[in-house]
Amino acid sequence: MKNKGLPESSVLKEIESRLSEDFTYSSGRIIGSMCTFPHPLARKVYTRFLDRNLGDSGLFPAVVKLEKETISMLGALLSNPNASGHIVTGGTEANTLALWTAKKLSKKKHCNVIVPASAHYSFDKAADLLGLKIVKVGLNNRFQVNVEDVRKAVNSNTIAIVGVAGTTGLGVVDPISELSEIAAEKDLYLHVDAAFGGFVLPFLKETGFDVSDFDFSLPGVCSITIDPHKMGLVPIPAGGILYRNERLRKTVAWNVSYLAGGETEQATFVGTRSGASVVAVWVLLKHLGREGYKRIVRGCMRLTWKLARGIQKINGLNIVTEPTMNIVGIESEVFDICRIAQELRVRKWAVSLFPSHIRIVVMPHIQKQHIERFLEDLKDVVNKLGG
Ligand code: 0PR
Repeated sequence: MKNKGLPESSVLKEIESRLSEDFTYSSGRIIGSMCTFPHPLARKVYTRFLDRNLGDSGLFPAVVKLEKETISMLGALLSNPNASGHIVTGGTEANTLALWTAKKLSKKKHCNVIVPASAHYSFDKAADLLGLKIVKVGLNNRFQVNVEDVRKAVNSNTIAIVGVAGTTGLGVVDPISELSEIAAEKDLYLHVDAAFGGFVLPFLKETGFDVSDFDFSLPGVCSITIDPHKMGLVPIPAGGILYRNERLRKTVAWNVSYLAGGETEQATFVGTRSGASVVAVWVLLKHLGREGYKRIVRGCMRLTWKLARGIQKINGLNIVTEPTMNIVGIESEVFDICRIAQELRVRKWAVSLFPSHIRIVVMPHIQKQHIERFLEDLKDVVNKLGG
């Protein structure tokens, strides 16, 4: 930092120019990310109420009330309007809070947590932080966790099981009802990571798709991650941790007595935290309603199938599995998938690369013409590699 500040116009000019190098959602080129351009109304209220800090909640009782209502709306979406919880920084914080809760509830000394091999890496981070051992269980031929192997993996040190409703790599839903049975039978904490799927599955179900149960309707489910900053269309940061009841949420609550707003209780990792995020989620849930989200999810799914059918028509390529939600995996028995990803990136497509597949996420910023252009480039790449 220089001693003398620069005029506003000159820093703004420089920042516009510097940031113009970044990818933009509007270009349709970000085709492997779970984030999107936030809804204009969510942006508007987010910037309007940027000063609200839920770390000192006594100062902002109105936002506290909005957070409770938001959690209740999200809870209702997940079959439990009485859920407790918080709007947090994202899926990583939500998943870590869930494991922290499970650890605090347990009286065990050496704890392990059973997670699907497909689980997001945030569980590895959380386990490292919390001193837990992660036991990874393999997948069946539909890329869901192998339930029998979960049962076998439970031992006297197990404190929790994790199921994923919308895996990071393929958007697959684990057999949560069977995990719920195991959890209930063995008295274990069951956390469901619906960071992505939470804003997709309920709307697919309401549209008439066959969606297996994954939420609080299953008695064993203790907590759920659901992220508004993914398919919820809210600005970053906005994750969600929902507990079945207030007792579970209280497990990780901390009392702070000296704050300006008076004594307060915090049950998240961070102290100072965004009240604007809460306002943005509340406003958008009210504004879009179930109908609005359903329309958005339906639009994404239509393009997802168009993409999947297009991929299947390209010689040498295939989809890993029929899409459950707006995520498509591309694989090849003929070509090296890393080479294909590399060539797509040269053509300025921001795709996501897993060990044996390319992941495309058809977020709401992706339009028909983007899918068509992408398929053309994909054909080109395959022709180049094949020839
Ligand atoms: N749970 C699941 C199932 C996830 O897919 C993710 C993130 C998380 C938890 C963690 O969420 P936070 O990133 O909010 O902490 N999934 C995305 C992924 O890894 C995150 C992401 C988003 C990555 C946008 C890239 C990107 O451009 O793919």
